[in-house]
Amino acid sequence: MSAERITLTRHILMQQQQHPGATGEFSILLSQIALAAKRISRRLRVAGLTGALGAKDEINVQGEIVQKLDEISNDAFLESFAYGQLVSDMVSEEMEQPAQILGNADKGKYVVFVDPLDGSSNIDVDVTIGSIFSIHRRPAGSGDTLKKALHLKGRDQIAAGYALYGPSTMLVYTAGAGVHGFTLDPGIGDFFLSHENIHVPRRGSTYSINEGRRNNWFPETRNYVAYLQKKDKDSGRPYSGRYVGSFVADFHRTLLKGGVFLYPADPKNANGKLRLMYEAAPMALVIEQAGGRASNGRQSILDLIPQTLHQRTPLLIGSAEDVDTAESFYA
Ligand code: AHM
Ligand code: MG
Repeated sequence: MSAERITLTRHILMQQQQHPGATGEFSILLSQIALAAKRISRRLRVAGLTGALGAKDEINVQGEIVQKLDEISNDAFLESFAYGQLVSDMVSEEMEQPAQILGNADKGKYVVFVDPLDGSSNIDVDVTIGSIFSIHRRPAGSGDTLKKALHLKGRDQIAAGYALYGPSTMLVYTAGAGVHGFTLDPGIGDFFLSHENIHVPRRGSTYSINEGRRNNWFPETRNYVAYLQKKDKDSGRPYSGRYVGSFVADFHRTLLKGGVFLYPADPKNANGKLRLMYEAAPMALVIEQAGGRASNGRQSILDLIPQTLHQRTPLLIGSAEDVDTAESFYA
């Protein structure tokens, strides 16, 4: 182990020093997110022993069953933002309305969008899950005016990333200057730089999609997947299939190894499944910063203008050349 390890906080401060006038507030905000991730990670480690597994008797705004850990994770973020007066509002997959952070309403400079615990179906079976976050500058206004102004374009995010709860707990973020990954040292309780300046390979050799939905696919999706499965030595086909069913886990593999992840539209789900503002857009910023691409089939995810806070979008994301090829099937 190297003697000089760089903590997440130190890394952010080093990056901030390159911006004259930076106040250091942003590094506190990232520390708040890291704190939430550490608390969630700790709860997950012993979830089977503490009665935290299983569902609550509740349905969330997406019409999905709320898992106990979904709520615990949502609270971990809310509590993290409660000090420091940095975040005015939090929009979450688990809450129909944005939550105003007590005491921060007109002071907080930032609004944060989160999927507090992504991959709900994998919680009870001990498979990798994660949290996703997206940070925007707070638009002017309050009440309903602010709520409307929260329909912010992905391109305007000032930072985004995710925590991954797998064999290690990791935090991966971008603040517009590359993508950096940190691994939690649970003995010390801090995140240390382990993956500096991540670049996604130009092209990969795996594809990731829920094949169980094949009978619902549009012909475009069927043709693209058939293409990936067809043998062709020059373009490295057939690709291997890999699908965890937790977006964060499938994305993280795609980021490090290359390839493509798809959650397309189908005749019953015109916008696919994943949510634009706290699933697709933050990962789109990460992948673009790593040299990859994210598209809804026609347009870059980062250029979409949300009509509602919880809106869904079809998603093709991964290596630049793989997403180019995928898009050519949807053109
Ligand atoms: P969640 O936010 O309720 O956990 O749902 C999102 C998850 C993603 O993590 C994953 O990519 C997708 O749903 C899997 O959906 P499916 O089971 O339809 O393949
Ligand atoms: Mg999710």
